Amino acid sequence: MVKHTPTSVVTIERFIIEQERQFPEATGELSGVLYDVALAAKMIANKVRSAGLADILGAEGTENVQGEQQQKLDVIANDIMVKAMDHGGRLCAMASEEEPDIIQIPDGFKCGKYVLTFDPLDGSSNIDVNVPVGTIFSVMRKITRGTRGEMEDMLQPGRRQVAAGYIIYGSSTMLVYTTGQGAHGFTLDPSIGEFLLSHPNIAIPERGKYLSVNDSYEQAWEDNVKGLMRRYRGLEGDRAPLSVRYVGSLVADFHRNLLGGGIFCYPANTKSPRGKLRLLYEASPLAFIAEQAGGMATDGHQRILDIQPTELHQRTPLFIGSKDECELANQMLGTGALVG
Ligand code: P6P
Repeated sequence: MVKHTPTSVVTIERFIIEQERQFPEATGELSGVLYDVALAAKMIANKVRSAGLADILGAEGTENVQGEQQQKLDVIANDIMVKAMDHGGRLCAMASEEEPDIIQIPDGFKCGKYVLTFDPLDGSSNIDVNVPVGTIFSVMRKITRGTRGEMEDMLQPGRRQVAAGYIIYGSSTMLVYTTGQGAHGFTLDPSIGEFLLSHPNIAIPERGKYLSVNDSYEQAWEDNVKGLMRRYRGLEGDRAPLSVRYVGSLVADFHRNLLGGGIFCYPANTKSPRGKLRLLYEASPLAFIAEQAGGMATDGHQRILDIQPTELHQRTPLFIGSKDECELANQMLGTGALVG
């Protein structure tokens, strides 16, 4: 009689199904969106991993809506996301950081009840130097009547998200997502092409070890931001100094702080008066993850998830990570206690 040890191999598909079973009213459409994102992630990972060999490095020569040079992989990743998501029948529209307007579902394809916003390849300026990059995504319910997605469906505060996550293409490829029942990480096993559960119920340490900030902008910060960074560095106040870790790739910096504890800061500065990072594609989805892991995310004046968007590509200052450091940011930048 062969004695079988219980297997702990949980694929993302199985995990998604088990989470869906907790909601008898679930139709399976959100699960389908997550399956499709996982497929797109594998396809993008394949391109990222072979970028150096396949002459797809370097700028595409075009500019995106942000006025940034589009790297070839940016464009490829965007196309992969759109083509993987546009015919599943679960979405009524998409919005990408790389495209100026809402992406409608092609005629002839069924429209669903969700909208997807995404940054197909964040940190792409790091591609050529082999620094980890990432994909960030967010799912919300359609709130307008009719079948096609409208701008109003996109411009919802982050607290209305039903799912959010990111994929980091680093030493391994990991997908981290939440549907509001905790944050969970899956590592891609390239030998079988499956994302396997590796980090269930991620909990960010309440007090951080790391500070991620580009302090070359120090002269362009408000005085209260300068004071806050001096506190994080232990130059003022009674806090032990945080170790500075800044890769210049949001997903890589966020992921390290999520697992190890820390805070990522991209304050407003005179060059970027509303901050550099985008609300819909970067701050909101990562804020959902951070809060589900026991952390926080603020713009220094309010909870990121409470910001009411007014433009598709609007930017926001961002302080995100361990609760203790975020609370200090709110105290010093002027809001007091935060929910979340
Ligand atoms: P800076 C990459 O271009 C990005 O959008 C984020 O991934 C990263 O955190 C940030 O910009 C880096 O900006 O101004 O420090 O180079």
